[in-house]
Amino acid sequence: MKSGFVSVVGRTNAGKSTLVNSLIGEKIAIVSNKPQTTRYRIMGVLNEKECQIVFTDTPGIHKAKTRLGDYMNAQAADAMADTDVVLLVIEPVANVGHAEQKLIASLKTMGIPAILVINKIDTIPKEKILEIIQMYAKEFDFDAIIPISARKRDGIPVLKEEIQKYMQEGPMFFPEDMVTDSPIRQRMAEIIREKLLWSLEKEVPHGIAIEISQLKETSNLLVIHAIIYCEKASHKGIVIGKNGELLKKIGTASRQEIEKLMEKKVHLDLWVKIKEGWRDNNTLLRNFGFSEH
Ligand SMILES: Nc1nc2c(ncn2[C@@H]2O[C@H](COP(=O)(O)OP(=O)(O)OP(=O)(O)O)[C@@H](O)[C@H]2O)c(=O)[nH]1
Ligand SMILES: [Mg+2]
Repeated sequence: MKSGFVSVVGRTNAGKSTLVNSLIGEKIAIVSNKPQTTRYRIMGVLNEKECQIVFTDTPGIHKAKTRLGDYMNAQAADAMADTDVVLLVIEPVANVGHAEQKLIASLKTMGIPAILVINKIDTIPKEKILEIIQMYAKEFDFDAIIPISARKRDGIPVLKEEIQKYMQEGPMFFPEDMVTDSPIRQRMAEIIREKLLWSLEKEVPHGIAIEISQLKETSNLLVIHAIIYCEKASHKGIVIGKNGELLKKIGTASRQEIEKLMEKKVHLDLWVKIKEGWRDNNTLLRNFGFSEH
């Protein structure tokens, strides 16, 4: 039996969560076209024959403007310690950005094996891939460089095979039927936040937090009350939408996905409330679960 830990790091929006979902074969982390989608570390467990691989999806490295942003960047940095191999996920561009330079500097000091994963190769011509490989090979002696498309699942088997090389003789750390460490309430809240991320623009989605305030289960129905917190009164109106239409759309899409996850009929009630400036308020951040303790 082999096992080990793999952390998935990179700049925001590089496709880390899409990749972890592809590797696990199940959606455990939400994905969106907006930056700063993932806010905390999420563990995903992959059981292969005689091998258990434990992935950690992390918030993307970005220029933090709030305390929440600082917390998110720190989560990514911390995740790199004590892993068997790091996957540095990059966008297919031939310049090494600030986020990548920072992560490469950490890899150099930590001395952990690292695989460079060039994602989104479906968006560039093949010739460009070599250019990117050469550029990064000059920066750091990666143990492997693998081009993939997480969205199209292109290159995933090759990447899995490479990762297995870093797994060591050891126990199964988690039961076979466990795919993630995310509590069910958190998964539900994240599903709702994902729908909001896709529907909202500019600063509004970044100031959203979700609380599952009530969860009642009967034999054939799951009743969920969720509160959508936003940062400003003007944002509340945007979230609700004209005649409540946006909120209704978010509610329907979230309910359908939660029904699939829970394999049960769901009744979902959404409320919208304001928590002014919560992303810079330590107490509110702690209340929303953004703290180590
Ligand atoms: N074309 C293309 N798009 C991709 C690919 N992988 C991810 N994306 C898109 O890139 C965007 C960001 O994906 P995420 O998986 O949320 O990125 P992330 O790195 O987890 O982002 P953060 O959580 O903000 O750090 C989404 O719109 C994805 O659909 C890919 O292989 N090809
Ligand atoms: Mg993510």
